[in-house]
Amino acid sequence: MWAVGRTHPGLRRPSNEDSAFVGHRLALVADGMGGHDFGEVASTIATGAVVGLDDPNPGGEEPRTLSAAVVAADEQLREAIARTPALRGMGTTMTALLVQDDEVTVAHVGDSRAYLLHDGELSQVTSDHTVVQLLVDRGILTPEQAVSHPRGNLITNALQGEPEGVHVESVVRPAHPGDRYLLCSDGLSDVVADPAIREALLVSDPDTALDRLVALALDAGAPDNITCVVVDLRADPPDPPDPPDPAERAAPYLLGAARDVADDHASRGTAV
Ligand SMILES: [Mn+2]
Repeated sequence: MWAVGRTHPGLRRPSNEDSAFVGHRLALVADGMGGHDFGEVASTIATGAVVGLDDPNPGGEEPRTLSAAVVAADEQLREAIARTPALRGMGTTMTALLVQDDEVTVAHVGDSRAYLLHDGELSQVTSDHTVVQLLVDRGILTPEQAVSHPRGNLITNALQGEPEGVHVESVVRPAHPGDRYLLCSDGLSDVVADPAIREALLVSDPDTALDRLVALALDAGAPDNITCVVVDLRADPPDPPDPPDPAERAAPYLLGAARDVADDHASRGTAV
């Protein structure tokens, strides 16, 4: 896979609580919440708990599956809250993609989304863990009503270190060379409709696609932090570019809150 990511604070939020990671075989987006700076803490801890999976031969006690790694992220939040009770109430979404052998696994908690562009057609891989999606699933709201629903952002499932644990939803798909995945926080998907997302993703250069996606969200007012990761499944990816600066060399593949950088960009990849 070949992954590029970008995060932008948007136009109305004082800080960027989103985190992201792009690796050799793992990519993820995490949208932190909780007020003060706690959302940044939550998305950073959760991202750190999962990134070890980018190593195909992790040592010791590292989780071996994506859903186990996401559960481990929730446990790390629980431990952080036990150490520092003031952090209670912090939480984060997590939408993570792992390419392993001939399969793509997408695991998610919350309302950060994964989309798939396959043969020019866009489909949503994840189902939002939100009150509004629940009402759509039960036939109480139509998808059209859901788009403009005032409580659209209320999520029903997040990594929050709660005693009862977390429900991780996973999807496994065949890894087709040529497929393109988009992982994004709701700062994109709340304000940019699927046809516009599809059009941006049809541009073959992934960096240009990211530019267009972020520009669409900014044009729509960007009320929230915007994070997008484009993952291309390529049999033969190009060489990764040199990291642009020493700071990026030190922590090259984390973005956003996980790196304490508000407006950020990184890329990495290997052949599938
Ligand atoms: Mn958000």
